[in-house]
Amino acid sequence: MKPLLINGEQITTADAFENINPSDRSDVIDRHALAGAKDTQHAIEAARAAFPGWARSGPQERHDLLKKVSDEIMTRSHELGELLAREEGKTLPEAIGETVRAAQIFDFFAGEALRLNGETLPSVRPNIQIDITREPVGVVGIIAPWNFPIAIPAWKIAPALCYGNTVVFKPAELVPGCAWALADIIQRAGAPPGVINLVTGPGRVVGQTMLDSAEIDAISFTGSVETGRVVAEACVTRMRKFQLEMGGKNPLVVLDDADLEVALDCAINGAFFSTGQRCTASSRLIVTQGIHSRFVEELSARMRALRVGHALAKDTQIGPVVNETQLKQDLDYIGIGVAQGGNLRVGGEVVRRDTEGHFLTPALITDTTNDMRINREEVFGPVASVIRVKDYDEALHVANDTEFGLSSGICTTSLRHASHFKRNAEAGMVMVNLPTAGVDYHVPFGGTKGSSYGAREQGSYAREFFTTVKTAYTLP
Ligand code: TXE
Repeated sequence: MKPLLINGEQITTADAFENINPSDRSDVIDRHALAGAKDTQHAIEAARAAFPGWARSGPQERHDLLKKVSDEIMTRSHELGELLAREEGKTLPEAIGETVRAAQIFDFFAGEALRLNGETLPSVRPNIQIDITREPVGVVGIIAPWNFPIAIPAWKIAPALCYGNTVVFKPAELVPGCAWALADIIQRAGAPPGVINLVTGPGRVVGQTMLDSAEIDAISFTGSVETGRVVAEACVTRMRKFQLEMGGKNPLVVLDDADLEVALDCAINGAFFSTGQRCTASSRLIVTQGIHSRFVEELSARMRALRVGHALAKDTQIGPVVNETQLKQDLDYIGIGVAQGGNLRVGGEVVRRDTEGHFLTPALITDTTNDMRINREEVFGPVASVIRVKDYDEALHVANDTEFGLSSGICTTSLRHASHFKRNAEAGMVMVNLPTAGVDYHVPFGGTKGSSYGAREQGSYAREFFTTVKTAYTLP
């Protein structure tokens, strides 16, 4: 059994849960300790006790820890990538890429630890000096989803530690393997006991205990809108800092003047890679009438050629859906799309392979309108719909007509339309001739409207969430 990690100690529990491979349900990857409320309390107390010491640690110590973590993840990227592909189901190249990304994130924040700075200003009153400094927030609770098992924990934990906070990390139940590996690496890299604590277990027990605790100073959450709301309410009640990254219903606009090859690449990558299980996935393809039939025809042909299969198989391009519940959700939404008047043009079939996994062929639903549920609610699977529009103005209007605002894309060769779209797309991230998914790690990540709440994640913008500003006045 893989244990919990609390106060630098590995702790086993009476109960355990299994980590099952979605490409092959007979493959039990490992068993993991199942934490209860008491274990979670214990982890929170450990993080609280470790906080004063870590808050006083210097830039060199923090840099060295984060750099060492980065180095080990990078050295083990193939092994960890394989574990990630086995437990989450993205293809091996995607999984290795995500692991390398996690290493790069720790490396970035190792550098940031050496760049901590403040400001000194003269006062408006005579002889007084003002210092503006940033202090750690305290004990940070990190609640992570299953779709990026190592990159999302990395982009929350690395800045938390960089800025002097201690961490209670609760990964999603479906991906405890990478979570354990990451916590273990951070511990062995020399984190003092209690600086990083891992508690594996159900959201409604472990997560809820974290939300209910007065000893956690901030919560960083990525997951569903529904759970995000629970997190927000609990945090507001306690006047505690929080940030939420939630769903998307990301549009990819394809204009008549688009380079068709570029548009097809963007659609295939954005909608279906990582089995469409990305908050930045392009789930609404908004296509102007002059290019619509060519685009749909060629996209359908490319989709039929995509190889769906075991995440570790060499020729697989699309891995399995993460579990049975998610598969049911995908199929339900395809059914809803058709029932409301959409045309299932290609895919959407559960297929059998040599192993028993949750394999679904990428689905394209055409002839949809933006008011249909398939275009309003996040599916979170390899399912995209096409909305035909008259021109750019209608495309922009439809793109913005959503409760979400994470990533918004356009394929066009017109500088005028590209520039207008960048200014007017209601989203935290805008992509021109690029897939809506796939971002850099040194720049801010996050959305507007119902997609995100609170300070941005990633890059140097992460310090807004993981630090508190202090203004000190001195009369020497
Ligand atoms: O999410 P949850 P799930 C969406 C996507 C998917 C659906 C369900 O549509 O189909 O959410 O996925 C923890 N207090 N996204 O069930 O429940 C939970 O244990 C505290 C989109 O995985 O939101 C996990 O660690 N924590 C999204 C984390 O919250 C609680 C990515 C997220 O789980 C809790 C993931 C509680 N009461 C899912 N209940 C994206 N767009 O990136 C659960 N948790």
